[in-house]
Amino acid sequence: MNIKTISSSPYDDQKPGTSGLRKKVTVFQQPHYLANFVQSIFDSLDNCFGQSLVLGGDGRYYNREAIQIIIKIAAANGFNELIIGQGGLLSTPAASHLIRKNKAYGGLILSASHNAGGPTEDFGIKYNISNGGPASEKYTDAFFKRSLEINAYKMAELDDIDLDTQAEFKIKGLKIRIIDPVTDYAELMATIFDFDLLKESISSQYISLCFDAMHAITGPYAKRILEEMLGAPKGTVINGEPLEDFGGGHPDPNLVHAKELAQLMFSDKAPVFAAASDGDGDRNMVLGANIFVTPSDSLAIMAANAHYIPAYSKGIRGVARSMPTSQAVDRVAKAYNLPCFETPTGWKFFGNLLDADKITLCGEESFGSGSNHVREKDGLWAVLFWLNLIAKRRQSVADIVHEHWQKFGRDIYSRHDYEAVDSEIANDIFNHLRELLPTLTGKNFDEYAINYADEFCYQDPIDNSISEQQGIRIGFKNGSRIVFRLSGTGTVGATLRIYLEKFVKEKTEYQQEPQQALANLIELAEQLSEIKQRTGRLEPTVIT
Ligand code: G16
Repeated sequence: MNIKTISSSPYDDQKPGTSGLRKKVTVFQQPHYLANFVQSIFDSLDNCFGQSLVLGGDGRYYNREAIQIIIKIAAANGFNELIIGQGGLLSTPAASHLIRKNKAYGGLILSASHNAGGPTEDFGIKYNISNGGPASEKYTDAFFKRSLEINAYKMAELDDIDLDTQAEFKIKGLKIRIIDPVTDYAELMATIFDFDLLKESISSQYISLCFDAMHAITGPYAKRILEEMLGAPKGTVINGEPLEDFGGGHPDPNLVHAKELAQLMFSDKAPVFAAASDGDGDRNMVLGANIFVTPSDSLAIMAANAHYIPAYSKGIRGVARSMPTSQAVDRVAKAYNLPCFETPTGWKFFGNLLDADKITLCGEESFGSGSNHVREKDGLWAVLFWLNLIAKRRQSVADIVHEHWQKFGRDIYSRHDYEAVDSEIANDIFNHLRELLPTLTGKNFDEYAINYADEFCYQDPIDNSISEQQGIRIGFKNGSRIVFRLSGTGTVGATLRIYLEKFVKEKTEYQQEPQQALANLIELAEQLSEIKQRTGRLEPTVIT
């Protein structure tokens, strides 16, 4: 195989964020930009020679071009097997599963997740290690460091590969497998859930459902599993065809971006269950007739009900949530005497806990939940979990949620995002909050007495690595919290997130509308951060 060494100069902006490197497509299209980053990854890994690599993405604009470039760089760097999803498609959880199943060295996943796609929108790339999970900060720091000094990359002189036909072939010693992206993942799901019960519940019409794939990657996965394997009627999966620009939409499964689905679920035509997933298939939003289940509640309910699911029927080892995720799951863990871990935002922080068998379930407020079956969050897994639960408990989503609140109390929750804020202003807000922290503990604001105020720092209990500055926490004596954090996934300016959580125990308080129930906390958060004066914004960009 002929290998060219191509000279390039480093870019200074290739620091991976919460989940890989995410930038505008036009940034990735700059000369050598993608190639530099991929070579920086390979240079930072121990030894790629003779290894196998999984490769695929969510099908967004630039996916195909990027895959052809990566194939040539991977071949030149000595990989001897590439496992690629047909059409260049792989959902993030399916890629994680393929890495594990094939004992691959790692994988490159091309996605900017829930960010919009298209020629002027976002693209992204991340490296997953051999456990199937996102590379930890130890690796991502090394990738960045290498990217700052790189001056050349290697490329094999190969023709473009036909990505659209399933095949297995060799080019000068390099084995390439173009595989069906869905089959292995669907088989895995059938080992976790009670597919017979689900088939029966759907065919008897006990469960009716609607799944919104938002013109992103889960379309083919949901059609195969929900419609073909479980027998849901054709048309159950809406917006099921993956498109390079997601049909002009924002593939972010929340009440704002999956509006059509939300409207259906709060109408008299609502099916028993509905869900949506994001660009790369790792997020989920769960709805029942007239009810939206917050991701934090969903995690807590899963933890409390795991024994209903075949794969977890013997019990779970423990649970984990990202720091800004509500404390609902902590209450379940306490009641059931389960270990419970609080990690920084980013799925990569769950990997060590899962590998060490300290936890079985984990999740985040950002519409993500998952288990030890892969090392990524998994949208369709969450959907199947809920369907299995409804089928087993023979109760509606609303009844399941309300019973949960009665038993454990409710953490009323909301997130306010201020997007595309000038980075300097955002940093000033955080510096201001940092200065305030030592003065806050013991202060009272009406019913809110501050119990602690700190900046979250995480020490990984397995490898003892330390991650600092992971968000500002203000905890109140009544169990409520305000958290401030800067997003690590945005591509324009800074996105400032305010997470608000109020714990209520009385049945009369459960049904409150979140923005009303949280009004005093919202005001306090705005007062402490001075966000409105400093940004000139009158309100958040998105409230979820
Ligand atoms: C990624 C990470 C998640 C994180 C989310 C939001 O999700 O995998 O762990 O919670 O981003 O991060 P941030 O608040 O920093 O924007 P995804 O679905 O975008 O890959």
